[in-house]
Formats: sequence, C-alpha cells, structure tokens
Amino acid sequence: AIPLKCREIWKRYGANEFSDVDGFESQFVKHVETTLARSIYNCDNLAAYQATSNSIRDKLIVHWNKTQHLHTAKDVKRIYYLSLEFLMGRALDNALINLEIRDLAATAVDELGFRLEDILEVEPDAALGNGGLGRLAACFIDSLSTGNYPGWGYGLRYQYGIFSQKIVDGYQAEAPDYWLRFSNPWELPRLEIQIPVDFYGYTTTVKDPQTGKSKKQWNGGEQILAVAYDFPIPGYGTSNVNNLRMWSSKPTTEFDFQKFNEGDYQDSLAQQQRAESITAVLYPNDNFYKGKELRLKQQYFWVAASLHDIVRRFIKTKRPWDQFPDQVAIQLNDTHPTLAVVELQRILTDLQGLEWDVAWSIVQRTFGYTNHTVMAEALEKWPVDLFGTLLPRHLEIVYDINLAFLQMVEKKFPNDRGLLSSVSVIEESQPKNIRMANLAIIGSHRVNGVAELHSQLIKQTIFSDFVKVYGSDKFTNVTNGITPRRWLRQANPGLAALIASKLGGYGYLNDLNKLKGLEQFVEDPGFRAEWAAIKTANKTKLAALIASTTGVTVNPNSLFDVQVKRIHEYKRQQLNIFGVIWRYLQLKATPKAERTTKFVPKVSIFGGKAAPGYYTAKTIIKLVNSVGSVVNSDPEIGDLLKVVFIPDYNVSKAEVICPGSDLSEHISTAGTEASGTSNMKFVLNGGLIIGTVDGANVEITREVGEDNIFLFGNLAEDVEDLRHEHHMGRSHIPDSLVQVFDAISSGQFGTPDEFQSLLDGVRFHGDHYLVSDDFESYLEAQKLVDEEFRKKEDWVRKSIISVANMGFFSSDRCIEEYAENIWNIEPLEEKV
Ligand code: NTF
Repeated sequence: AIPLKCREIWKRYGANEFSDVDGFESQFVKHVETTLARSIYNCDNLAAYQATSNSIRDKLIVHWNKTQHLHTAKDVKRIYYLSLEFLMGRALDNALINLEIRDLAATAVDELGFRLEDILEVEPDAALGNGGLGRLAACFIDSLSTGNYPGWGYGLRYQYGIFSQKIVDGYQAEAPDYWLRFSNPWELPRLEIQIPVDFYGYTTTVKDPQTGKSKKQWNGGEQILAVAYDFPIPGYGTSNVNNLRMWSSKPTTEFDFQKFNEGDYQDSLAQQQRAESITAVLYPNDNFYKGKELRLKQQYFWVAASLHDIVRRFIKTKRPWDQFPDQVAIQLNDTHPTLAVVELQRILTDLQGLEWDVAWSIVQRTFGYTNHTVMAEALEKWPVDLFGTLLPRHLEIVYDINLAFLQMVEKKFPNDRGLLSSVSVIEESQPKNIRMANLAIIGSHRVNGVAELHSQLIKQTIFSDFVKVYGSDKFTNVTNGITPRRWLRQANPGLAALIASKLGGYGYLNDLNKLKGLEQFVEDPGFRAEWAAIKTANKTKLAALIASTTGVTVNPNSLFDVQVKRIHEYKRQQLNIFGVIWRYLQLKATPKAERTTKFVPKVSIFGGKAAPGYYTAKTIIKLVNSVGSVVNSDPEIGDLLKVVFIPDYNVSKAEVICPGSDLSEHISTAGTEASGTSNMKFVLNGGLIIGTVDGANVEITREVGEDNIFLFGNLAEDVEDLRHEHHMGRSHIPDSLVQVFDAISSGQFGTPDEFQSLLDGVRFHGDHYLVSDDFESYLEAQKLVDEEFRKKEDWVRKSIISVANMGFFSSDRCIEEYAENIWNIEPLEEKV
C-alpha cells in the first residue's frame, strides 16, 4: 500500500517523454552535459550519436515498462524465441523509424549543429550472427513487436560478433569485431539478475524427504553466473516494446579462496577468465557444425539461464504446472537450443518433483522446432563422452527420453531395427553421438521448414522416418520473410516515399499486401521515370561505396549484378565467377566495334565472409579478386566489365547494396538453400533476380510471375541422379567451362596453383555442387538478362510488378503464421 501522497508525486514526474522537436533537443543537451559529461564545445559525432540514442532509449524504456506491466497484468501467454544469433545491425535509425520520429530527430539534430546521416554512421553494427539464420531472428523480433505479440528473444551477448573482414592481396584476413568499444546505449544492464549455471560434476541418487521416494540429483562441479542485458525492441505503428534478453557470463563471486590462500593466485584468476570466455565470441561458421566443447558450454549456459528466467516468471503466476504450455511457447531456432528440451524435463522432474510422463507432456506441448538446413555437415551431433562430462545429469535424461521414445516406436513398428536406429537420439557410431535434430523433433509438438520446397524436402529426406513415426501433421512450413521497416523504409527511403505517395501513406509498411496497389501505375510513364530515377540514385550511392571500399570506379549506368551472402560452395559463387570469366573471354574475342552492341556494360559485385577455416571458400574470394584486378585494369574493356569484391559485408552494407542492384544472384544447387532471405530483400527493392529453382525462389516466382525472374538450372529432384553420374565417372564439362578452366590454368588470372583445387573439384572430384551441369543453362539465363536489360522500359515494368507482389514476404506474415499454427498466442495491444 503506497501512500496517496507518494503516488501523486510519482505520477507527476513519471514517464514524461518528449513528443516534439523542443523536447528532443532538451533531452539531447541534458545527455551531452550530464550522461556524457561533455559540452557544446566538445560534442563530436560520436557524442551526438550517444546523446541521440540515449534520448530515444529513454522513450523506449517508458514503453518497454508499460508493455511488460500490461503483459504481466493480463497474464498472457508469451512466446520465447531462443536463438544463438541475432544479427541486428544498427539500432538508431530503426528506432527512429519504428517510433515515427525520424523527421523530428533530423530537424532537431540539424538545429543543434549536426547531420542525422553522419550521426547514424557512427553506430557499430550489432553483428551477433553469421548470416540468414541470425538476420531472420532479428526480423522476427521486429515483427513480434510490430504485431503486438507478447514475445521475448533470448540470446547471448557476445563481446565479439562476427569477425570483420579485410582483403589483403586478394585474400580474406579476419580481425576481431569489438562492437562494445564505446558504451552501448541500446542495452540495459540488469546486473542484479544473476543466474547461476552449473557444469560438470556428477549425479547421485537421494531420498526425497517429502515423498520418501528416491530421485536423481546433479551435483555440479563448476558454477558460472549469467547476467542479463536487455535490448528494448520497438514495434512499428504501435507503442508496444518487447524485450530481447542477452546473457553475459561472469565468474561467481565466490572467488576460490582456498586456492588463493595456497598461493595459487594465478590459477584462481585463470578460472575467473574461463568463466568470462563463455560469451566472449560468436562461432563464425554458417551452415557448418564443429564439435567444440566451448560451443556446447555456450549452448547450455544460454539455455539454462533462459529457462530459469521463464520458469521463474511462470511460478509467479501461481498456476498449476500442467498450465505451463498455456502460458509459455518456446521456439527453437535450429537445433542450437535443443538442450532446453532436456533442461525443462530436468527442472520439472528433478527440481519440481513431477512424474516423468506428466513432465514430458508439458515439454512437448511447449516447444516448436525450426529446421534451417538439410545439409548433413550442418546438423549438430555431440559426442556422448563430451556431453556426459559437461552435463552428466542431462545425459541420463537424454537416455531416458530416448528409451521411452524407442519403446513407443517399437510398439508401433515391431521388428523394424532399421527404423529404430535411424530415429534414435543416439547414433551408434564410434564414438557415439547425440543427434540434436532427433532430440528436437521428439521434444516438440511442431517442426517446420523455412520455405515450401525445403519443408517438403525435410519430410522426404532427413526426417522421413519421423514422418513414418508421427505422421506428417507434425511437420509444417512457414516460409521466411523480412521486415519491410528495415529492408524498405530504412534501406531505401526514396523508394519507400514514392510508394507512400501512391498508396496514401506508409500504412503499407505493416500491411505489406497493400503493395499490390502499385500495379495500377505500371503504365504511367511519369511513375516509371520516378521509379527508374530512384534506382539510379541508389546505384550512385552503391558506386560510392564500391569506390571507397575497393578503389574501383564504376559507372552507375552499367547493369549492377550482385551476389552478396556468406561464401559457400553450395551457394556457388564459383559458378558466378566462372561465368564472369566466360564473359570476359567473349568480350576479348569480339571485335571492338561490335562489343557495345553485343554486350551490356556490367559490374559484377561480390561480397561475403568465408568461415576462417573454410579453405575452398577462401580460394573463391581470392579468385574473384584476381579476376577483378585483371579485368578492371584491362584498357580494352573499360566500362564493359568491372569485377569488385566489397569487403566486410554486413547488415549496414546490405542496406546500401540491396537498393542499388539491377540483378542479384541466388544460384545455389537446387535443394541446398533452405530459403534464402536476401532474395526477398533485393526484389522488394526493385531488383530482378537470377536464380535456381531452390528455397524461396520458388515462391518468389509464384508471386511475381515467371516473366519477372530469370530461372535456370537442374531441379532438386534431379540432383541425386546427376551426382551419381559424376561418381560413375560420367562427367561432362561443357566446352564453355573448359575454356574458362583453360584460361585460369594458363595463369591469365595469376598463379594457377592456388585455384587448381577449385577446378579439380568440378573436373575430378564428383562436382558435388553440379557447377558443370548448370553452367550452360546459367550462361543462357545471363544472355536473356542482357537482352531484357536493353529494353529499359520493360525492365522498369518488371521491377514495379515484382515489388507490387512481394507482400507475402513480410516477416509480419511469418509471425502471424507461427502465432496461429504453432504458438497459439494472441496479440495484445496497449491502449494509449
Ligand atoms: C540458413 N540456415 C539457410 O541456409 C538459409 O537458406 C535460410 O534462409 C536461413 O537459414 C534462415 O532460415 C542456417 O544458417 C543453418 F544454420 F541452418 F545452417
């Protein structure tokens, strides 16, 4: 009972947020002079960025608090999105847009003597992810807030995000990404929230003093604290602000005095540092699994802290345990958080004393699992020994879960040993492994893929035996999407404004199907001219980025052909660069006078990081740069062809690159790219795509129409047979590709030795990614691109029609589908 007088004072001063230019300016100056202890005389762009961000953050916190109170008061069901990666990029511009105060802020900082564009550039990217999987989590968290869904993200607050990439002599070099160099205004340290997490130790059987029954107990060996850092996530067109909670590891305060007193000061300090190392760095592998102990430690640390938090929140509601799944939905973003299944079962049985079967039913009703890849090398498997040493009690529970599951299978399918061994959580290999995907499927009520083709493929290939066991209803599809706030409004303000002028405002940004209304303007020449002018302006901006990062000058009138994404053999940047070499050879072989009539001037733009240990991917980067240095300095070629590799591709650079493309490449071997999401970003920004019949390309084709996309190559259903042909020695390398290989081998692009393995992979080692099978078809498609690009007006028409039909790919639609079909949660909007 708080006295009335107190209440009045609190009410008078509480939550007075600014709402006009004056209010913002007063906050800004206050932060410069007090928070930052600076003044008008020494306020640089960094200080201006921090003062701006702190002012916006204050506003966010007010709404964050209201939203959290509302959710608690209404006792709503929440969705918890567990992702080891959140590739957020910059926060300030996004917050200004979502709060709809960007113009206000621009005016205010201008009056204070700054330019908003300069201030925005100061912010380092929050690059806590590798690629598509991490960026998807970031888009989802934006859409959860925008759709007013009560949802939290849980992740790790790495001190170092994905490495920053330098190009030295054409090779990738890695440098640490210390994104927390300056204080981070977008996080709220919750230093009082410290959750102990145990590792190692042993298990014992003890008697429960209440029931008299014996039960298992885990006696942990090493304890580490998880400290919470909260990132408020504003929605667009709502005052709802959700929370992204990131854990940071720190040593328990119980310093080892024993050791200290024995004079082993060094060792006791080393132990402290070991604790901090858990959240030190993001593992830089994309679509590849590497069984490192520290990675498993990260996973358990994050999962244990998050579940402790979730369970604590549920206990406060005083509901009976069987209502847990009515209050809590947990989504597993890939298998990385699968230990959560085991941890919840442990909490419910060992700690809360529930019967095994009762607990297990709660677990299954709580979790959903999203698969993001069918590629074998990306599926997580932990060696049983490693697992059992780090998490001895969890290993026992895994065995018990598996036993119950296999007994169920055996009952349903008697005498099918093959089935039992394929669905078992334990892989009976040497050494034995725990298959995390199997555990995730068994522990969830729903499993989804991320595009229609991918969701079909998981049922037919890696999880087909689970379809046999559970039936196909357990498996579903939610095609990926992207947030139009960042990927249209923020990345491409010009286009976003033009669209708003035609559709009666920015309402389309949270109702993306409204884009359909653009179709009626396709035949308006004035509109097409405006559309084209915006593209040219964006290409000019991209040309400036290319010049500043590579030193190469490119002509914005050329066709900008872009492939930016992680460098991976399955994504086939090698196919692209082989095609570029072919084009170069053709150009050289064409008489000078005929060149401009035969070829459209083109800039081939590459970008992306290779995992530091991925030799072939690094070789591809070197080849691109080697080809670039030959082609770009060939006086005969001039503007007809340029080849550039933009270093350190990240979210902020993507925001410049996507709007500036005419054509982007999504050319993975059919069946390997689960979805792809940059394909959506490029099309939403008025670029066309050249691509294989893979991932979300299939649905993009369905939405924009076959005439507006350049498809080529073999289909997923043919891949197995083609690979078989190669293995039987029946490879056929088309003549065009032979010429390309000859040029490389002749030393035309530098020392051929280092590229030999790349060529041999295609020629002699089975051509696993079917480059030789798709090469001719790829060249055909590129030829068609040249022809279409010459018809300027038609190209613009295609661009407009494509954008008009991209509504389906909003991540808002994804979140609605998850909410309805998997999480069973409802939106709840704060009434302002
Ligand atoms: C990636 N998977 C896929 O390779 C992409 O096609 C997809 O768009 C994104 O997920 C998001 O769904 C992975 O990164 C992983 F980890 F599964 F290999």
